[in-house]
Amino acid sequence: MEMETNLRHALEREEFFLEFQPIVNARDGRLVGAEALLRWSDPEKGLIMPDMFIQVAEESGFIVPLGEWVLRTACRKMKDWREAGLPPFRISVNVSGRQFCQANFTDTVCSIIRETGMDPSFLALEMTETSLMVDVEATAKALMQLKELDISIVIDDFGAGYSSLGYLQKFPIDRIKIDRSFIRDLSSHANDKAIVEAIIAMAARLKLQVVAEGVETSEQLDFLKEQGCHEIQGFYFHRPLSEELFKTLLWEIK
Ligand code: G
Ligand code: G
Ligand code: MN
Ligand code: NA
Repeated sequence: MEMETNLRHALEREEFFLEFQPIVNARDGRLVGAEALLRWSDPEKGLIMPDMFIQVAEESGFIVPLGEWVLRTACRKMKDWREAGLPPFRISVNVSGRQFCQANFTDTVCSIIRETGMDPSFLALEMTETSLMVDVEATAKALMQLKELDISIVIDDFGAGYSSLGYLQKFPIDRIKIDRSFIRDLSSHANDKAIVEAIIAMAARLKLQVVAEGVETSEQLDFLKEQGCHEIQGFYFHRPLSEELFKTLLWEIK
């Protein structure tokens, strides 16, 4: 309860901000996208990472206005960067289950797009398998509406949930992001290699794009490239960057 009050005040006092972690093409390392990651700068406690507050925000429902803030902020920045003449790329925003389950979620997305004037074809929404499986019919309908707006859909933490694979056919999904836990031990665990290989092969058959997250070494990168993984997100290329550093990077690649 106290935490919830703190979060509410933090939003009012504008203590939240976004970092941006580049996502690159696996073959040539060129930037193709970025994931917006939420941070909280508390005047007393300093920087607080999302692992410390996202779950509380989910449980209390505060994730709904907070997630809306993230989406609006990311869309606004994207619009500004495009207007400043920076090169186009895909901006990924995390959507929590609680947020996605709101009956008016797609309306909210729609009005944020309209309000910010951002080109929705540059927007990707990242959701977990679990949040898509809560109400399969409602999910199918909502994803269709998002697709009609030209927004792309990414399955985050792919492989870490327990859901069936059937939904990959049923829902209009563009991309899956292989969970970091499979990438971490690629070189030491033969099983993880087999799993990653199988995920990439399956994605190819289903014509889905694949992003690997948590890539930290050239060995991991080489294996993923060999298997035909399309995109890479990880410290090997870039850490999450402040807006300033991210913009500097964008100007450099322009
Ligand atoms: O770097 P990182 O510590 O940012 O993120 C930790 C976790 O917090 C990840 O699982 C990530 O998906 C989640 N996260 C980061 N930003 C957001 C956000 O804006 N909304 C939601 N729902 N989760 C986020
Ligand atoms: O939304 P998601 O759960 O995918 O959140 C992305 C998280 O992954 C963020 O916390 C981000 O900081 C983290 N991350 C991204 N790349 C790497 C990496 O190479 N190594 C590690 N340890 N974490 C990473
Ligand atoms: Mn994510
Ligand atoms: Na993830």
